[in-house]
Amino acid sequence: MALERTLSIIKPDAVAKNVIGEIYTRFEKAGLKVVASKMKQLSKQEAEGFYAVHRERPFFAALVNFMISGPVMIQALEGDNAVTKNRDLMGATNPKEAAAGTIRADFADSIDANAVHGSDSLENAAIEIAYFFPATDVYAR
Ligand code: RTP
Ligand code: MG
Repeated sequence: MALERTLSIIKPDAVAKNVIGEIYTRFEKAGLKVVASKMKQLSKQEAEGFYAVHRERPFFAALVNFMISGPVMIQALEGDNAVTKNRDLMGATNPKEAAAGTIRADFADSIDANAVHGSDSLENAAIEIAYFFPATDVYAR
């Protein structure tokens, strides 16, 4: 088992639904520790920079507009195989295809309003954590 960190974002739809605590409970029950956390209203520039890899995709403008539609809850999670574990907890990008019991199956409404973001690789996790948190704001536990 490899101790890893990953970046998670509870998206505006799930913040609006008041399920931050329910989602944190899933992380904790799966053995993922919150090692950094903040609520933030992203600017258009911050959201575009975060999702820059999707810049050329047809859904980019909709994705950015959705991500700035309300505050998000951003956290770094630490645990064994944290990147894959978090992706497993999240479920498929499209909630219609997400396995029963996953965060997206239970809380997401559509492929746009899909409740959570999670880093898709260890390399991207390090980049994404550094995008939102200075190293001094991430707490080893
Ligand atoms: P995320 O980055 O948010 O964790 O989601 P993901 O890895 O499961 O999906 P990704 O391919 O990275 O896409 C980022 C977000 O863009 C929206 N999307 N829309 N309309 C579409 O075909 C489409 N494809 C992706 C989703 O909201 C997805 O979470
Ligand atoms: Mg992604």
